[in-house]
Amino acid sequence: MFRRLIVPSTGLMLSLLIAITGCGGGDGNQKENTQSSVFVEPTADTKTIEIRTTTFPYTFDPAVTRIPPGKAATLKFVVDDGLLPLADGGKPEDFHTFTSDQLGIDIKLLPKSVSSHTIRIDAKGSYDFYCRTHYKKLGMTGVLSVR
Ligand SMILES: [Cu+2]
Repeated sequence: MFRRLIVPSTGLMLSLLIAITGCGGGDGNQKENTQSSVFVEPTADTKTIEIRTTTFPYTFDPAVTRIPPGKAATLKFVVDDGLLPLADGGKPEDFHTFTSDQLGIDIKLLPKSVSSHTIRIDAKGSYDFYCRTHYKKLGMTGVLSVR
């Protein structure tokens, strides 16, 4: 089990604000992204790690993302694959998610979007994540390695 990060309420509000305003995807449905207590504000030396999605096959690239324990790390999600936005003929189910049941994270990743979310995990370990849309049939999964 990992230890949940305790964030003071003012710090949590600040991190929520940053998590919302820091999203460049223009998605108006960001509330579900910020429920977890692992979200924090970036610090001056916070590193950004890029995660790209692909289609055919459906993957996260890289599949294993490594972040240091106890330090804020910004995950930058780039969705520039075969999925199309609704306005361009895409279907409502044409989106990815970055979902970790262990960490309580569920970030919706819209087609043709770039969004950044800063997290901090104190406990070393390997945390599975997956895309809710393409997990069961298409095996779109990955691992967040904290070490
Ligand atoms: Cu997906």
